[in-house]
Amino acid sequence: MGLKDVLKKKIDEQRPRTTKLVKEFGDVKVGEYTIAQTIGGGRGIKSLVTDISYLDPMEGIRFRGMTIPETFAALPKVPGSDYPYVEGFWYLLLTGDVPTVEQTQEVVDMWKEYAQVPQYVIDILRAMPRDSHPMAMFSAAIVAMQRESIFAKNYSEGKFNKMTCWEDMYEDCNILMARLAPIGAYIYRMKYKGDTHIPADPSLDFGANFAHMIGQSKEYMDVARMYFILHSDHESGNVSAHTTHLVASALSDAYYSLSAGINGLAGPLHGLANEEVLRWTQNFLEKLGGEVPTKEGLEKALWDTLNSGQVIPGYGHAVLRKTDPRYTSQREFCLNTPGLKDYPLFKLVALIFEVAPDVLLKHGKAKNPWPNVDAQSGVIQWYYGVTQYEFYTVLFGIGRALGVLANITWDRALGYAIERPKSVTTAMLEEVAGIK
Ligand code: FCX
Repeated sequence: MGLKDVLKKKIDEQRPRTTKLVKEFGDVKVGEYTIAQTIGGGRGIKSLVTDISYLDPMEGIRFRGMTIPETFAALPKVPGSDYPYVEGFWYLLLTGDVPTVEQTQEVVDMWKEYAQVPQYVIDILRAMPRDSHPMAMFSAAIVAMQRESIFAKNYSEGKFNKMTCWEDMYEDCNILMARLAPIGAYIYRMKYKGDTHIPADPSLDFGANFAHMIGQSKEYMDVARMYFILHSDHESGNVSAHTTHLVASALSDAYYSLSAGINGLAGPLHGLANEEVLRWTQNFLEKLGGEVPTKEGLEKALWDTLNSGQVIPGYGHAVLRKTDPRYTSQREFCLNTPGLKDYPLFKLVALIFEVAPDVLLKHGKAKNPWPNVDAQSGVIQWYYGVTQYEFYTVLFGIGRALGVLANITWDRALGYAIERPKSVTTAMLEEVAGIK
């Protein structure tokens, strides 16, 4: 059975569960929420559903029920590599099943077939000012391809069918996913490598091909695979996932939806934090002439950052209340990679891990003083020579697309409603609070 047929079977099994919950148990309360949650970005309000990943505050992310180490262990590995195929991970996210080698190969072949980036996308990228942020370029390239949406075409031709429209979304998402790595690589080479380009190698998988197209070493192929998988999904409430879902809920197609999600990822409190982390860390290292600081020196620098009203980038999280396992996974990669382990920038990042949580605890504001994914990712990129830190969020975006596109395929399959939470006025809240 091919991926689409497996997915169809899963969707047919899942639909009655969702229908039953809404029809028979629709009045059952899920929770209550407070004024602080209403004003404070909806923190903790359970108003989204996804089965693709779940974020436990203490344990961190599980993809389809599996922790990060379990996911890496279970998926078919690329021959000669310790890391799995990104394509197999896509299969897992969509279906909840660990694919066989053959099932993984089906996605590898499908994405290869779809991977050609249209010339008009290249023309649009080239027409943008060369100093445009790579995230603006990435988002523009995605939305430019909207004209190719099968979902939008069929909808406009009156062929919308609630039961089968997920199939068009599925096709759009596969085409889009297949092109994201080549688009990212094109932006990278155009902006930072003298506008010289490296064609895709049809013998390589998605992650390896990205490494190849940006002109990286063989070792970086595993970095790309790891990076895309780790950044893929973090349940539904984070800005990029929620935005993609929200836009898709208006029956906007995958191109409009993903482009919107990517714009959210570009914020410094979200995906751009990995750029901020590296800028902050590099500046610090430069000031000290490349020497790793003492604990005391570092502590002072952290306080200076906080006292100047800035956040410590890469630390804190809206849901997590412990060290992000995505951080741990990348830290282990560093510790297990000769060269990286003793790399001054990694040593500094490791020292920040020792010092920053206590500083944040003393500061007393952040609910979570522990590092998140962004605190570790830049150092690995820098070590391998991807030193253009404004590009890091594009890497995040390619990974994040796996999660959000799998999610919007399921949104269509389960017919999730257009999002429309209710707003209130300040006076209404004052009345609820009994102060008016
Ligand atoms: N440094 C300094 N202050 C911090 C902080 C940090 N790293 N993290 C949180 N705080 C502050 C908040 O700014 C807030 O202050 P305020 O009361 O004056 O507004 C207070 O602590 C309470 O915030 P908290 O509830 O703990 O955190 P939020 O859910 O509001 O925000 C983020 C979560 C992630 C946005 C926040 O911790 C932050 O700004 N971290 C630094 C940026 C970062 O690393 N972002 C990446 C997150 C992530 F993994 C991703 O999406 O990529």
